[in-house]
Amino acid sequence: MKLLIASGNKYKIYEFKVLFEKYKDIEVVSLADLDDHDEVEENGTTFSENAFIKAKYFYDKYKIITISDDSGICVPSLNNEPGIYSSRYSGHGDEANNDLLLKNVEGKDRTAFYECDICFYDGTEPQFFIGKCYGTLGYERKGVNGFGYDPLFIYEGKTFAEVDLETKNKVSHRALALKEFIKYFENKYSL
Ligand code: ITT
Repeated sequence: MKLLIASGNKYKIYEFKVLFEKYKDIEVVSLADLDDHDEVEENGTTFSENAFIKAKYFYDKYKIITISDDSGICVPSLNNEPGIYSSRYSGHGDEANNDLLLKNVEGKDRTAFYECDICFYDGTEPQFFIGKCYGTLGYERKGVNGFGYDPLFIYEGKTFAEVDLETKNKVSHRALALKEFIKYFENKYSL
């Protein structure tokens, strides 16, 4: 069975592929494998809406059953910003996004959570799986692993950029959403 990961983010793709490794009967292909660089306009107002927009676009294009991921970091003291705008927060990439978040959270409560909404779409009713991971924002970047806001996001005393992927994949928003998806998927296809 073939499953398309409708993401162009190489870190997400890698995190997903590692989590799928144990399913030998599932051939996981990503947009990178297909050399597809289409930019899909994410004009939804929630993570789930944006996840569906991406999943539907690529399912319609390839007719391969698809999962997509829309995710981001939310800071309750900033009205849950950057939220769905996480990747576009500063307009200048990860480094500038982290700088802007550090500046905006100054003097405010530093509780934060990552959210990942996975959409599974096979041309019928879309299915959604949501994972959240709670932590706090540090005062400076720490660590070199991961991507995005990982150098700032502290979970149990360390940032996600300070721990290895195996550790992140045990507790992350993406791992939690994927766990729910796998339960559904195994049941649907009697795996
Ligand atoms: P695709 O839409 O192609 O999947 P993208 O990077 O544009 O890739 P999103 O629109 O879902 O993905 O934006 C996700 C952003 O949220 C990402 O660029 C990071 O800034 C942040 N983010 C999400 N998950 C993260 C994680 O596990 N670690 C660090 N930052 C994360």
